[in-house]
Amino acid sequence: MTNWSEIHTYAKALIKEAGENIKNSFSKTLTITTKSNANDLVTDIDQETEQFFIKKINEKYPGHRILGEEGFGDKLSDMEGIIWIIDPIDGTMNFVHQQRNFAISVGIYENGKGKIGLIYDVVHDELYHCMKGQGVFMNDLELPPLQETDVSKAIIGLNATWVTENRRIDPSLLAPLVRKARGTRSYGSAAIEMAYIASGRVDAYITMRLAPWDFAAGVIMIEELGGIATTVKGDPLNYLENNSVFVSKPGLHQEIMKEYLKNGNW
Ligand code: 2AM
Ligand code: CA
Ligand code: CA
Ligand code: CA
Repeated sequence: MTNWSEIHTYAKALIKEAGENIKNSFSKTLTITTKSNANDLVTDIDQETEQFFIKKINEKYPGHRILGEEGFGDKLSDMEGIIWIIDPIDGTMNFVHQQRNFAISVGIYENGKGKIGLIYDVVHDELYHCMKGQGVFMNDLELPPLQETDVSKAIIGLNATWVTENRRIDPSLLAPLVRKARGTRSYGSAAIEMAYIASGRVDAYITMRLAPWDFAAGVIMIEELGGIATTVKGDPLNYLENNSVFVSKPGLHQEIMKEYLKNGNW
């Protein structure tokens, strides 16, 4: 039998240690390179942090597989067995420019089902963590289930890109949502946006392109609290490819789907 409680404890210790290492790097000079384009940044600390997790997980759980953004883990073509899905630094642009508003994200899945989720906002020392069926916590504080709400009272996590000309969504779909909502926010880290849904600081989050390591941990927490996680089409998320992501409190998800997203020419 898998001892999930032991894995949870180990994962929490690893994410805290990784966070300490990242904080210690602030006094050093970063090596910054770009990936797919000039704004797609990666640093030596992203890479070192991923390698730290891989070494520590392989030592203790050699049978587990690891999917990490920086590519030092395994190449996955299925979700069989126990898989750690890791983003060593989510919000690298914030890490480089602001030295805050980034997080480490770790989601642990068994045969495609979410078991453990951890999101660590390093600089604010907020560790969001959950084990399926055991509730969601921010540090030692248990988070209450998500309550239904509607757009007129909601803060929506949304990057301004998606209400300007772009390749993925007609901006006229979301502009009326921006007008109707109480407010919009963009934190620049998908993991933090999702942790904020769990903690009730934000009511819904919509984005057109995320990789599995961006949402693997957050989705477990949001669903544990009664929230809903789909693509913008309302389909289930796929952990083996990029997805659009729409996560929300209950009630609000149905309203945004019906009044705004269902009109999409997908
Ligand atoms: P990253 O910092 O780990 O790269 C920024 O709005 C959010 O989008 C961050 O969570 C960021 O993760 C993610 N992101 C950045 N580039 C991306 C890309 N090309 N595809 C998917 N997600 C991306
Ligand atoms: Ca990246
Ligand atoms: Ca990311
Ligand atoms: Ca990253």
